[in-house]
Amino acid sequence: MKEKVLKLLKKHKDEFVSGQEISEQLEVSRTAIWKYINALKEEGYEIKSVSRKGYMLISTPDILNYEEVSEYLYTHYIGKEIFYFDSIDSTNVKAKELAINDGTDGVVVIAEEQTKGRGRLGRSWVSPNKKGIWMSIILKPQIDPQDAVKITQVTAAAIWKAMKQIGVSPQIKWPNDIVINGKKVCGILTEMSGELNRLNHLVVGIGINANTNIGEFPEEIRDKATSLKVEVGQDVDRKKLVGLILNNFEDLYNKLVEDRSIEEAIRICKENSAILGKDVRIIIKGEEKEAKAIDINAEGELIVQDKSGSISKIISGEVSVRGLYGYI
Ligand code: BT5
Repeated sequence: MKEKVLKLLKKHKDEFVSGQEISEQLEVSRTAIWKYINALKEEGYEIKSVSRKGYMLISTPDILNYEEVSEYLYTHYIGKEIFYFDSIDSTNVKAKELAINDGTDGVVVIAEEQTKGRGRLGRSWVSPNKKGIWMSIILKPQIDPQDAVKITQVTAAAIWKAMKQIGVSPQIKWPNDIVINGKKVCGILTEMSGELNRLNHLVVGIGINANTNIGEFPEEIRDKATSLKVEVGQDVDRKKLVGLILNNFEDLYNKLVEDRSIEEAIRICKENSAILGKDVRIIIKGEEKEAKAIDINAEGELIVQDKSGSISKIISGEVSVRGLYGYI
């Protein structure tokens, strides 16, 4: 009911809605409305109440629950249900739990803060309260398990498009990073549950440093991490960005599951690659080799050429790519 009160106030933004009208439309008592209004105020909604005029919504808080994000959502199923947490260990862990139970295709988990945010290969992900976007999407596509890695490229392309739409021009660092001016602004963690030839579900975790100040990054990542705020010089609208990412994601993901095509996603990843044409270090299970990154093929694999001229394919997964002298 509280959500319905909020919806009504939002519909009449910048004007008063009388208690009488709310009470008639939603069939609740005036006392109940007053309670819902107070609960909303506690969540950070600024609501003006004037006797005989009613209530007016002045401003909404910077939170990423369904009520706030849905204003920007044009999807059919991605993000139509959002599990929202103030604080959680990891949205990927929660999403995997939900996926095993009844979490359906497109359910999204978002938290304002992660206390044990996860990167790949057991690494950790710094996720301070309300500074970024920490979210995971549950997917149950009818695709082969070996195609699951393509989802990371689809996600990277969707994030790239969303960032462009808010006026930022990032680069994609295969396989799972988005960078700006050579520093990491976003990481993607795709986790799969399945057997050899059957995929049960996928969880795509997205971590974006939105409004983090440089000083808020721990010392050990300060020289290689950045945020959208640092790059554009002002706070970015997290709600809008979540909406844009999910809209773009659904579009590109549908192309994968319905048409078996990731052509557009790969084109975006190639055209905006941070590493193509560069000499890189490829690190697989502790072993390092130097090569030139020359292409990303239609399967989303990185094609590299070593000094002897021989060409090989690198499959994302347990691989890290670094520049010869630093992060890129
Ligand atoms: C990643 O791993 O880049 C995947 C990050 C995915 C995070 C999201 S947040 C929502 C969802 N829930 C989770 O628990 N995780 C996902 P990887 O390529 O392994 O990079 C990890 C490395 O990036 C760390 O070892 C640090 O060096 C660095 N790092 C950690 N936190 C960072 C941050 N906030 N910004 C930039 N770099 C960071």
